Amino acid sequence: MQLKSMLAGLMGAFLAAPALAQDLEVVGKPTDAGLGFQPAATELARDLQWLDGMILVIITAITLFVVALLAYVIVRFNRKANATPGSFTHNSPLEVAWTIGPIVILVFIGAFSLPVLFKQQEIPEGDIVIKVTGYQWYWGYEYVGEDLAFDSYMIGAPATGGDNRMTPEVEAQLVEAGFAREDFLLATDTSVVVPVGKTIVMQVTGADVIHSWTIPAFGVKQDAVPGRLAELWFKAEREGVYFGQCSELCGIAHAYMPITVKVVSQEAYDAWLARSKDEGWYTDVREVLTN
Ligand SMILES: [Cu+2]
Repeated sequence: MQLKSMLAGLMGAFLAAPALAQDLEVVGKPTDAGLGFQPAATELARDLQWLDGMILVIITAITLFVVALLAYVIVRFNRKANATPGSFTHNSPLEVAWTIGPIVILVFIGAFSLPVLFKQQEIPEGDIVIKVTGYQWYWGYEYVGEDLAFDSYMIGAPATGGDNRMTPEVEAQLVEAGFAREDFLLATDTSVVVPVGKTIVMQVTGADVIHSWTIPAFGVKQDAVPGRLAELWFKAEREGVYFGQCSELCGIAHAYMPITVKVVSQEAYDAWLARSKDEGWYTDVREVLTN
């Protein structure tokens, strides 16, 4: 009887675990032994990944061609096979070919890479504008025109009562905030919350030294330089939790200032924004997701 109720309790805990762990699916984070990119969640990321694949084909072809040439020269023109080497110094057709060839290849690559670069760097009008400031060692977010601002610390950082190490207390904090133990070093106490399918413009700056704000699954990365206001934009196509990390070495706790973005429905975003503004500080977006 006791065993049965214990088993039932365990079963219950197991079944309840996914609901407790995270209402939003974690989409953008590194995976063990992962080699490729994170799943693309924006058009920008898809473009980047396509460009990477296309250039990899060109690089592979050039490398194989050069290796084949080297092998041919080694076999055909070694001292034994070619006792009396040629003494000419010029070959005009060959020189024209190896000048024109690379130019054509570079123009071809440029024809595809420049549009991708321009798409990233030409900032559209944002449905939502968020100013992000890098500090040693956390991020500050201001929803421009919305009277809402909050800071974002890694769960387990000194500001959250930790010392940047995994402890049972940190694990409890992670679970409490809807993350898993393995999200340590990525999960933050507050997150950037944005609606799905809307154009988000991030204004990026630094308060002390240079930091860099990135979300790999969105295909965006921008240095946060003190005294300058740079911009990046993205339009997330899929609801979920996305992680990034400060990407410019900024001091001793550089590794401990990750970035969390939660992409939710427009309704959830509106409710979250209203509640957060009401309370004058960040509200856990899960509260409006479950209600
Ligand atoms: Cu940093």
